[in-house]
Amino acid sequence: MSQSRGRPPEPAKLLVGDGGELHQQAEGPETRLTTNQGLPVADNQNSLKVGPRGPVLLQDFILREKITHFDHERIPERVVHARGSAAHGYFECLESVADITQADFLQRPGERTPVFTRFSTVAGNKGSADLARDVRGFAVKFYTREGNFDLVGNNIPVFFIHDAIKFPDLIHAAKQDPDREFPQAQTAHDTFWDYISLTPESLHMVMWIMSDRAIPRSLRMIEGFGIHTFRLVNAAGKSTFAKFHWRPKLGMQSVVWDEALKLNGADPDFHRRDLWNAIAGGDFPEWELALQTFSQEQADSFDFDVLDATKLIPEEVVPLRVVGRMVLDRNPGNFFAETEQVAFCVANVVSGIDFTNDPLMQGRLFSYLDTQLKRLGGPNFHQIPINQAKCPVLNLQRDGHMQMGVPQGQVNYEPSSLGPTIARESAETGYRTFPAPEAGDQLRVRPESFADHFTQARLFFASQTEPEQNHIVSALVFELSKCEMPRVREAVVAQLANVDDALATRVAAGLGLKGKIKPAEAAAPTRDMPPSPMLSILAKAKPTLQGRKIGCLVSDGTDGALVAKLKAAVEKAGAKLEIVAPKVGGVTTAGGDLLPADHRVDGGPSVLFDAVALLPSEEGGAQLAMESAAVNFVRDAFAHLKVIAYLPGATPLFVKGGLQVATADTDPGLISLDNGSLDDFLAAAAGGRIWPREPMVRLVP
Ligand code: HDE
Repeated sequence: MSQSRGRPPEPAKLLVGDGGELHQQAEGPETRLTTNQGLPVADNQNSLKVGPRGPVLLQDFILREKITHFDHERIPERVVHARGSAAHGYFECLESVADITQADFLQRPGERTPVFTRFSTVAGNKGSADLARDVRGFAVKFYTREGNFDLVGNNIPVFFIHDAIKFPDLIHAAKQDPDREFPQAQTAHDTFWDYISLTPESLHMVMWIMSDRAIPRSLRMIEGFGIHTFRLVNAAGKSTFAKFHWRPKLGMQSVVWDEALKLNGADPDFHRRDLWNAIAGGDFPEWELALQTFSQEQADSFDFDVLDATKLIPEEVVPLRVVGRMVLDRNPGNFFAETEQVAFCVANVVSGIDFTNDPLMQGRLFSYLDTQLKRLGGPNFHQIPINQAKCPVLNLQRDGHMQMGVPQGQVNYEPSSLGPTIARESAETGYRTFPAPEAGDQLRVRPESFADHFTQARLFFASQTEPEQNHIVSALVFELSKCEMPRVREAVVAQLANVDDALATRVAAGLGLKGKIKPAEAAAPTRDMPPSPMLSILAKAKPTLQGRKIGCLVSDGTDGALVAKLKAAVEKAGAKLEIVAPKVGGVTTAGGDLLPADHRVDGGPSVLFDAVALLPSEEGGAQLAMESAAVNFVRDAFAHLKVIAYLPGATPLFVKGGLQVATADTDPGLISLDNGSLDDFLAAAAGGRIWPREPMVRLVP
């Protein structure tokens, strides 16, 4: 019997990390597989045994080293935001902001600062699906010349709670139930809504997470917000308040809820894959960074408190000032080393950026460092390559778990007269906290100015277009219908009654709640504000196909020239065309050419695309109508309000899908390529979904 059975033909290459440095791979023996001690390994497939069939020896130090390393490969996942994807890129300053901040990376137009940006969901575990209804984390690490600045934000500009002391309860309620460990990655369960019903300050954020903001089409199409009011300080020591906003160049876009449910099955990595593929294909996502800045006097004039993270400042009140752009142009080389080990920390600021007394922010200043100590195992996590500042780091901190450097010399204290070159503090250029005057009694109280929980929730609902309002109602009905306890449903509806009567009535109707709705007790009356169209996705959507994807269903006998023309036109519009066929090997076109496929029809449902073209031949269409995946492709595209281009060969699919009533005459999203042109199709597809179709496919309370 051969003792080397199963050995791969080529020896595996091993690159051993050493403080971020990779050992050079040279010709010859350096390709040898070794242990972590550098010992060349003779057999990487068989453990050391007594005879070919005998027991394995404890002596096998190679086996033990390999297995031990494997056993320790995981670090604790983040307690929130566990599921994430990230990319490298740069921030480019577009306008000097020296008038309001001395932050070095915001001084010189055209100057670029490297960044690493991680997007995430909040509630789900590391392996959960991407299209959960959830907030998206939007965390950016700026490696500036004056130290790292971490802007750790979300895609929603407000938060659930006022005070950090409530965060563990909020998260416990949102994540899986502790006894059964389900449901994961969703808020549609009793504990979450029970908590919400008892926490009226969360109602504003609840409006946002029940909106389509919580089910984005792509991470490249989300906004980002620093949420809290920050304090900017210029070189003269003058303070200005600021809120940070990221605006996606591709515009904002979301999926519809039924699509999200199906995407989670069809491709649980939908967002992750989309981000990766876009960057790998040179289609670099981009955002504008804008600031809302305001003075203490303006802050005092608002009818809400700028320290209250459940409130936003409408853009109509304080407009955005664009100061830079961020481009993500490089995927991580190693998910664990970078995306998993990156340690964001709200306390990582640079000179010119300071905190305010927002009690949520103050709690975060403690939490992030604490969590990194646990997750990354000790105080030297800043030495992990992804966390390292890209400017000199010099101090007298020494030792500790996993110290990767070899700090030299006798002097590890300051002041010292012994070391000629030790690090010294610098009074002129060092970080200085803004000398905000503080006084008062030590109290555990909530300020009166935080008492109005509903006015901005009403503002948000009132600022949505009709389909968006319908989606909020439907989402609330969906989530509350998953709650098993009637008390919970009723208590949430009682809170909604404080937001908007009509909203509460519609949700109650959707839940089949009988009886009159009695609003929950409110700490302050709800006021009306002028609607803010900037809070709507649809009101500010821009017609574009940039970054979008078109799915093209084909069969043997498909018109290959038409597909080629469509592909060229789609690519010219900045989108991608993917071919869906009965077999992944592709189809033979009418002209006898092979048209390769990107997906087999059951693995390429129409939820993966923004618009679809149905181009089977007559015979191919009849055959595809016998395959429910193909019929569902068409039915779902219709139900998800997509623009559909078709040829007569697709008729059997419409018929089988029960869609024969919808004709091109009654539905502007159905484009016959017999009568219309590819241009008509692409123009319609750039407009997004066909909202007038929605009442035909979804009942809304
Ligand atoms: Fe976080 N949050 N958070 N958070 N948060 C974490 O830090 C915390 C809050 C946000 O991609 C943790 O490294 C507290 C608001 C993002 O790695 C932890 C409070 C906002 C990320 C933590 C909040 C965020 C985190 C878990 C209430 C939007 C992911 C792992 C005071 C402005 C960063 C980690 C990444 C991660 C604590 C509230 C955003 C435990 C105590 C508000 C984007 O430290």
